[in-house]
Amino acid sequence: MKRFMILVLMLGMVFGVSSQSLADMASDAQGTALKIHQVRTLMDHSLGMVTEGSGLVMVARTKLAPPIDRFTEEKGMKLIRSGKEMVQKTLSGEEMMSMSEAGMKDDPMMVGTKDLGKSILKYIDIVENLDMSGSVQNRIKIHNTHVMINHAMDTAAEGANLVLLGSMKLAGSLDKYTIDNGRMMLRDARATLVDVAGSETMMEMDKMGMGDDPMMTQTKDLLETAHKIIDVLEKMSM
Ligand SMILES: [Cu+2]
Repeated sequence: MKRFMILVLMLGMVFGVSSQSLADMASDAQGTALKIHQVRTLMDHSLGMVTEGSGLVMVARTKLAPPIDRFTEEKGMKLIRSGKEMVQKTLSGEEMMSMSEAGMKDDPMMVGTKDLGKSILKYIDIVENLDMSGSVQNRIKIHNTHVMINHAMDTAAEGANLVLLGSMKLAGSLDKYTIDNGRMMLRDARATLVDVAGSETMMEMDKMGMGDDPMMTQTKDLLETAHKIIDVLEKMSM
């Protein structure tokens, strides 16, 4: 960004562009960066809405507290749907379109943001359509792995947002601290997924012949999609 500003200033001196238009050019570049940051923040937030909603739906569907289960499930489904709407709105909304039209289609941040949106939509599709036909006991076991996968997604989204915040260079020595902590959270999210996949519970369920159970297949899909989300978030947080 600094180099860009210097270039703009030099061009201004060479071609005698007025100071007003220089300010406009600089604020345009900054404005675009901020716009992408906001799109990314909304996407990370939508992921959080979905994990929160999915947690509620899973708890409700164990049907252990009927009076509150219906209300809990409705709340959960509403959150998942709102999260999905938010991703769709930000991904294909006016702001992303105008940046694409302004020639930013191949900008790494734009490409990454689109990839992120696609992976989050896949994640939502899986949690929205989880098969709940198995025995309650088995479902609860698998739900426990989902809770940890959702937790990894929350950690990753929070970490990515910290990196975004720190990279805006608004708080001096706190910037590096913020970015480092964000990257640490992304690594922690990855480690959680690896632990879940290699856990005894997953192995045990495979041994019990649950490997072909639709819910297990969906769980493996969910793990793979969660890895993809962290891949994209890490790539954009370097
Ligand atoms: Cu679950």
